[in-house]
Amino acid sequence: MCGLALRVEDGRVGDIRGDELDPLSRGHVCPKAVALKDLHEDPDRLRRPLRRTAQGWQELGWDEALDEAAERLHATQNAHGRHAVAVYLGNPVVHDHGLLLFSQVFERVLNSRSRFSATSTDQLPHMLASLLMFGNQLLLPVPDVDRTDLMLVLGANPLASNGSLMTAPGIERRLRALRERGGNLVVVDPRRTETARMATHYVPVRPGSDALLLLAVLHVLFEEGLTKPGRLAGFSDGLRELRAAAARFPPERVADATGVAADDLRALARAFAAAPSAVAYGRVGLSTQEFGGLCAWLVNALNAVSGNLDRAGGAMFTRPAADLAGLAPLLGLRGGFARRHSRVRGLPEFGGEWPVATLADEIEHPGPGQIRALVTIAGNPVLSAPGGRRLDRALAGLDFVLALDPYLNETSRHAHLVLPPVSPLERDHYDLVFHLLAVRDTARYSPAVFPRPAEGRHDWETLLGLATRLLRRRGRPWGARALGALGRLGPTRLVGLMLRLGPRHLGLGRLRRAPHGIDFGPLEPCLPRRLSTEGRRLRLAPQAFVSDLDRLEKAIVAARPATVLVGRRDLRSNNSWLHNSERLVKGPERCTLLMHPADAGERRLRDGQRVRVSSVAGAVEVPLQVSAEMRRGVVSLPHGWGHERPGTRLRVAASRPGASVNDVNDEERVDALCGTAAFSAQPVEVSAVEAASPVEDESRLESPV
Ligand SMILES: Nc1nc2c(c(=O)[nH]1)N[C@H]1C(S)=C(S)[C@@H](COP(=O)(O)OP(=O)(O)OC[C@H]3O[C@@H](n4cnc5c(=O)[nH]c(N)nc54)[C@H](O)[C@@H]3O)O[C@H]1N2
Ligand SMILES: Nc1nc2c(c(=O)[nH]1)N[C@H]1C(S)=C(S)[C@@H](COP(=O)(O)OP(=O)(O)OC[C@H]3O[C@@H](n4cnc5c(=O)[nH]c(N)nc54)[C@H](O)[C@@H]3O)O[C@H]1N2
Ligand SMILES: [Mo]
Repeated sequence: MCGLALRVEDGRVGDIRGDELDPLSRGHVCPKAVALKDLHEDPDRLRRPLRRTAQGWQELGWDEALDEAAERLHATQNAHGRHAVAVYLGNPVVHDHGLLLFSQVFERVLNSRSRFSATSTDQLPHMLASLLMFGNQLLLPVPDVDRTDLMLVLGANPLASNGSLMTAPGIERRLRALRERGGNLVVVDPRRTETARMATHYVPVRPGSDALLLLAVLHVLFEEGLTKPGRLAGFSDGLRELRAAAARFPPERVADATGVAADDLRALARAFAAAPSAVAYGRVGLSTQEFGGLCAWLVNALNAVSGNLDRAGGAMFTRPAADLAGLAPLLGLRGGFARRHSRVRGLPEFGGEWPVATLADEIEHPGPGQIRALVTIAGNPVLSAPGGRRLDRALAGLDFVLALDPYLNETSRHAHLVLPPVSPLERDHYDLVFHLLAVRDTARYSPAVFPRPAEGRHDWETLLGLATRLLRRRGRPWGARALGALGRLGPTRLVGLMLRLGPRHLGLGRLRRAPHGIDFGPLEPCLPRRLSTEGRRLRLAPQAFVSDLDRLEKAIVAARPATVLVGRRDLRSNNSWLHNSERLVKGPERCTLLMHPADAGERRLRDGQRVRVSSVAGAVEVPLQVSAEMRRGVVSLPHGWGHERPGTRLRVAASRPGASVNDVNDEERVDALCGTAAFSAQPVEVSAVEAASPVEDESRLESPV
């Protein structure tokens, strides 16, 4: 979403800079933008399909590869039923409009209920809250950071992540501006992060206790008569139930469990209510914990009852030129929750997907409906899903794995066929998802920098090729022909249609003539019009959340483990897959365990020494980094590392492999309400690595390389 200015010399990328004229990013870029050059030129990046053979990987032509893949999927579905083929969609799907649109088409044609994605390791609770409160899982509130007087950030580190469910390029500049206009930034995080260091107030919360903290804040608002829903009152339901819920959680009752003094909780509530405008914003640290669903609800509820939902300086909704949220019902993305429960663990579906925390169960557990084949599309679940080692082994046992991926990595090394996309610079780009989440309404279309090479295929072409072949094999030539027509239209013209149908009736031609993008200005109030609930009512206290409060109440008195693990992100990284860029990974080791000096002292551990971090799920060994940033009793490890495994082709990444935190994160730990992985507050033990460490058993993994 940052506007980029690329210089091309003799068909090569010269330099990459921020586009000063971009109305949203105004010249800002992060290090990942420059790494586009590395991605484009990376000799390890796959350019042609690969097939696993007894002699190792073999390149093959596209038609042959697509025929073979379709045949294997078709045969598996014929023999074992349609749900025997699973699909996992990874995070980059949302970064490519072609992939986003045609992955929907492919999944429709495959017609399997065994659908998984990175959603259940990420923003699922936020989508659930939007579904239950606003009636639309894609109508996600965005903090109006540029106009707010008080921003309460919980479990997010936008200085590293650039903002998430909050497209805000140059967030540091925006937060500095907030401070300069006399506003407050309050950061709630067990680690004093880069963002926390910019804050006016920092709250070192106990991991996993944010729902209690938010309820205590709501409690004070109700108790002291500080609620002022204003115009929202005219179309809201559930205020009484919300008040009753908050009544159960006075600050004095939750202070111990949250690690925040009751007086501080009261002061926070009063400051939030007193600010001319305020906004609460929670992200990954909130959504990937045992009470993620409750947290997502309570953040919205706090914004609403303080009168800060849908108004300038509060939590607002975008009105994007191509409005995915508005079109959601049409595109079959309406959502839904708990209409079915998973076969092995009984976890609820969300939006037609199962939580990825139960993928290994569904592969390993025999019986009707068992998963026999898997298609991964732009995903690396071996590193990104909890219980990664177990999943690693489970994938090795599947009949057939198809990976759409530019790399032979920890996941795609299990594939029988790998179908790579073209480079990001060889496709055009319109951001369907991140405009929807932006702090300002803008639109930008970026044409491909280089033409698609003859031997390459776009992901969408691959998916269309697979879908068409599946339909033909099923004797459905009409369907195949209809898909052919969709393919001739192509994703960019489909986006053009969405733009025309969108609230701004924008033509693709006009957008093309504005290479820096078009500015539609700051976000504007839109409720109740944009609500999709019955009668366009705002639901402040959905029953599913209220019913979950008993479970939360038990957490107040539950025994607390001595040491818990949380995650973190780094500016020069992106989940698991940018570690093959020399310029991004160079410098001091980043996959380190952060621990408070006093905790290290108690264990007689020294900075820089190797430590073993273990849980019921597994163990990793990493260097220790003693840091007063950490709350006592909390350690932090980034995810997406662990590139030492055989059979991958990531030379740079393998030279600084790190270890995968998801070998330690337990797949049994989920938010029981919605099945989202609970990465945060994983109980662990940390000890010194004594003698030579045991090597992981890789014998069960047959790798041709
Ligand atoms: N412990 C812990 N685990 C986490 C998290 C955490 O905070 N802590 N965060 C979670 C979150 S928020 C997320 S989003 C997930 C991410 O989970 P995943 O999406 O499973 O993981 P990524 O590392 O993003 O892997 C992306 C894959 O897509 C490939 N790829 C990149 N671009 C393209 C493309 O254009 N086309 C295709 N076909 N492939 C492409 C890459 O090579 C890589 O294999 O991880 C989650 N896991
Ligand atoms: N450079 C870079 N940018 C990225 C990514 C990346 O990997 N690198 N990943 C992208 C993706 S897929 C996503 S989803 C976003 C995520 O964006 P963010 O949510 O901003 O991601 P994190 O930096 O992981 O911030 C999570 C914070 O939650 C804190 N935390 C952990 N547990 C708890 C808890 O129980 N309570 C509270 N209050 N805090 C807790 C952690 O200490 C951490 O500071 O970033 C995106 N942007
Ligand atoms: Mo994510």
